[in-house]
Amino acid sequence: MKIILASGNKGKIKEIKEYCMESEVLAYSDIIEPFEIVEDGLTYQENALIKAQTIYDKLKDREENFVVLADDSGISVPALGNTPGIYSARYAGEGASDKDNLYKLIDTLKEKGIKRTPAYYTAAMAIVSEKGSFTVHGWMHGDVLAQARGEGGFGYDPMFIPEGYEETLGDLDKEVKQAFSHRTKALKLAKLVLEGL
Ligand code: ITT
Repeated sequence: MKIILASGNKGKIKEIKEYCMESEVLAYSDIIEPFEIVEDGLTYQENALIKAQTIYDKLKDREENFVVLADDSGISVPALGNTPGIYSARYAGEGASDKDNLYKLIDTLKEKGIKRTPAYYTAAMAIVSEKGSFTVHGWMHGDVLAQARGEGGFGYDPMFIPEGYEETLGDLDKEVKQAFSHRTKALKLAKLVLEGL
């Protein structure tokens, strides 16, 4: 069964493809012209379902034996009232780049005089198939720094130190993130759903 990803985020697509090596996985933009999906849900789960259902509806008349998988994710900093949370992709404004968002969070921490503070990533994944819709979640806890270190990963990774480590995901080997990230944990559950379909 083909897994079609309802995502335009290259970092996510790469991580999901690496995790699902035994399956045929492709981005929806490999099949149709990419377009903007309005993510107006109030939770990660709602947004993941909106993305997966939108792409499923677009493809159902032209594809067979497929499911659509969407990932809605973000980072939350309790010292900042759990922001940016579901607004992580738009933290520095509409159309902001990963770098803009990263430095906006670093600047916000600096303004509050915070050098290091707990934070966590959340990933909600939605699977939409002809047999129904399913959602799962995964989390990764750690700290954020008011500085960026390393070039690895994507998004907020250069400022995020996972629990039990002293380096950021920008500096650590990608295998560390792969072993227990929010996305990996959600994908483990998503795999169980896919096996049951
Ligand atoms: P799609 O909706 O097309 O999948 P997106 O980038 O808009 O792509 P989201 O709405 O889910 O995705 O926003 C996720 C935000 O959180 C985005 O700014 C990411 O950079 C960040 N993020 C999510 N997972 C991350 C991770 O594993 N490492 C670093 N940043 C992450």
